[in-house]
Amino acid sequence: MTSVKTTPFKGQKPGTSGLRKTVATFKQRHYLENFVQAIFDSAPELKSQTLVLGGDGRYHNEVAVQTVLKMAAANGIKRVVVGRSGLLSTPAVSNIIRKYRACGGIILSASHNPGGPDGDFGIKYNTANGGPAPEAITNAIYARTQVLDNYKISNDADIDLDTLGDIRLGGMQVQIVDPLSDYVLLMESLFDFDAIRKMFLGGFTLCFDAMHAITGPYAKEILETRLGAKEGSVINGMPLPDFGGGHPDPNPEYAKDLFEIMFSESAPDFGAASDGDGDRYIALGKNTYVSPSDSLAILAANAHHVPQFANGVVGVARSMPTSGAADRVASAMGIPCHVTPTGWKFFGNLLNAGAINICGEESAGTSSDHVREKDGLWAVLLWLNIIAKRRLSVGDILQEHWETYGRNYYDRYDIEAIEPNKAKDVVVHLENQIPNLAGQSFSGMLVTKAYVFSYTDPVDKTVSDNQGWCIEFGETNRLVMRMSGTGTVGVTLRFYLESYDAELPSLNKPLQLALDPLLKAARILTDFERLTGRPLDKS
Ligand code: VG1
Ligand code: CO
Repeated sequence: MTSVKTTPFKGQKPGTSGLRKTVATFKQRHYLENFVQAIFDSAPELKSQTLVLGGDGRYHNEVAVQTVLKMAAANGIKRVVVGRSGLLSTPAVSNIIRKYRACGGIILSASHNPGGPDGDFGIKYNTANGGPAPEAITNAIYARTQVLDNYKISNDADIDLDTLGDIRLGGMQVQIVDPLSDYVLLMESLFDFDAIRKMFLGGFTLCFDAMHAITGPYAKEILETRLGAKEGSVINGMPLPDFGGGHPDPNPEYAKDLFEIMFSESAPDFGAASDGDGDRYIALGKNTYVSPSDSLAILAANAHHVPQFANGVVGVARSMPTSGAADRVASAMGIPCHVTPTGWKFFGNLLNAGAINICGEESAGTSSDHVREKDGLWAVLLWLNIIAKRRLSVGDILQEHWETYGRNYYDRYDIEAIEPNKAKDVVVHLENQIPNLAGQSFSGMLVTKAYVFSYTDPVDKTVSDNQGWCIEFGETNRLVMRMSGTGTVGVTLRFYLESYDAELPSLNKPLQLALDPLLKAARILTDFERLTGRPLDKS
């Protein structure tokens, strides 16, 4: 074991979901090591306990896994459970932490960010409940990165991670596990696999786009091998270190292959895609895209058809920018709907307290209390189980939902890589107006409330301020602006537009038309285009 002298790096502050930087940043000497040492220093309880380790297989995963293992050995960790070849999806890590009663987990992933030598890398710490470390812990890790002056690492050679079983690294036990088996068992315990299998036997067709990311093997095993979807139903199923040059973010822009298939003549009955680390999903039907906010609401409204929810839904939660569609379902069911800041860590306390058992975000993450992470394949299986039970198409389920609850027209505009000074100008410009906006009208809509979102955790009372700027135009229209916490170049500003309509003839308006007044209001209120020189559109 060696103690290596080091000096702090600026900016090792975990964002919405761990520390995310370019591969070039992570490749700097001592960069990863400093952060990992800060985790070990901030979580002394890890000593003499079990740590779970795995990543999404992106470029630099292999190197980073060996580094973390050697540092764990030198820091006195008793046992590390690691996925074969250093691979584990995010929800699989969460499950293994819980199942093996580990004390925490380290996930190597930058999720939806592109990979490869010119892409991004990331690292995230999860606690004993299986969920992302809460802010108190990520703040402590950050504080530690600012002062540490050495890290501990063993001098042992790299270990072979391709063979299952137990080996030793210094005094530490390393248990190499199959990345799939525990996760598959968990899914089989939650859903009616027989009903879904019968549906596939009856000719139901599916296309799952794994986007060359970690869910490929999971999806092949579960959907094709166990459930009988025809071979080839999983596309882009081979995980690649650079995701085949793609951007593993399941949305209409980046999951183009899937959208082309689902909007073609020969579209299968169901389409889905997942992201880099397997915690997100999108759901589509023939010529139908279900926005993630609607998907959350639909899954909550239909969950009782599925074995996992035999006792019903006790409460739901959504992140603040997510549309209010889930709120309407919760209110009809007479259960609470909590509104949290963006990021899965904010759902943890509610899930642990049993206050909710379904939650989700507009960015295509939905999950339940079966793990403490969002879970892409789980959401896909929940959809499939509901369809198998209800025998309706995705399009019919979506239409029925709107007719029952009304429709929350919803869209998000992401403007990436804005020069930090210009982004700041936009923020200051909007923020200065917030106190005086109520009572003013923009593109024909009267502002009734304008505020900066702040959250008090109902369980531990932690306050999280500055979680986004919200402008409400009565009960029906809302505009939100947030600064992203996952980008690695400049500043990403996200604009979330939402407009509610309950009248039947207007449920099928084109999305852009329904949201046009809000987009115009966003341009006026933020003066975005003048201040940044960038268009506020989808180009
Ligand atoms: C984005 C999403 C957020 C999600 C986060 C991590 O954060 O908007 O909803 O929780 O990514 O997802 P931001 O701060 O860039 O808006 V993932 O799949 O990276 O673990
Ligand atoms: Co992800």
